[in-house]
Amino acid sequence: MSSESLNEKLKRLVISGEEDAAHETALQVLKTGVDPLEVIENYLSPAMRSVGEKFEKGEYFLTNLMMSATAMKAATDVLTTGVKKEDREKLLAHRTGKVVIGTVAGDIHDIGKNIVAVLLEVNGFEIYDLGKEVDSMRFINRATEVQADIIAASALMTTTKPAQREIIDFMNEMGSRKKHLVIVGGAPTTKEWAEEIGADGWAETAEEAVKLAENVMQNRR
Ligand code: HCB
Repeated sequence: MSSESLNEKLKRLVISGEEDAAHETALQVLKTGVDPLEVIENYLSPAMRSVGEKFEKGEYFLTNLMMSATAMKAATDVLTTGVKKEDREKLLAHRTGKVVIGTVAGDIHDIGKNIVAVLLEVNGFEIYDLGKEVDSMRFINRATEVQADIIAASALMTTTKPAQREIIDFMNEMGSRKKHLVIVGGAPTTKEWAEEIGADGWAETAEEAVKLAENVMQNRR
């Protein structure tokens, strides 16, 4: 008999890009009562990192990436339903701050951004998710509209990460830089990059993004 756990099976199915099986297995994972966020962060995020490595080594093609991304979405859609049900009351009880989140202009990668959004939400933040390919001005305008505490911008490509700088530059030009904190993340970004562009913080993972958002909110108060 195989000793592969359900979580490991789900990870394998995301890597091999099997959407239907990933959906079914995610439903089974939910039934075991494990923390769905723990599964997303410790099994599914590493699954996508592994997919990226295979692509870089030439073992995977773009079609494989797309299949894995679809399987990842199928699994996270199921798992996040579990999260939302469990934590709805906790959420309403204490709101920690408002976050406008999105992937920057020209960039369609939204898997990591979605994980960050879910984790922030279950930790009490009110989330305004603008999706992907979000123009810099849209981040700022939406943040003004909802009086957001934080703008969280995700960038997955070296060619799109300058848009994170653009958001901050525009805010400086408009004199609104002090109104919202800006945190950045995504695979090609670093702490040094965040400092260089004048962001308020950088996080490597979704869990770190939650800690960062909590810290910057504390310093804001
Ligand atoms: Co895509 N892609 N891709 N891709 N893709 C990358 C990003 C490359 C690095 C692969 C490579 O070449 N080695 C590369 C970018 C190279 C570069 O830097 N210039 C690349 C490319 C080139 C492209 C296309 C241009 C390919 C093409 O069409 N020729 C195209 C993009 C078109 C466009 O955007 N205009 C493309 C398309 C795709 C898909 C559609 C097949 C798919 C995306 C599906 C989707 O997101 N809905 C895809 C994928 C899946 C990847 C890889 C394999 C994985 C990305 C991912 O989901 N990682 C990626 C390879 C890699 O990253 N090594 C590859 C897993 C998540 C969980 O990690 O880093 O996104 P994450 O998020 C973390 C973390 O960064 C942090 O928390 C998250 C959770 O822990 N975080 C934040 C993220 N945002 C934050 C914000 C904050 O404020 C704080 C923390």
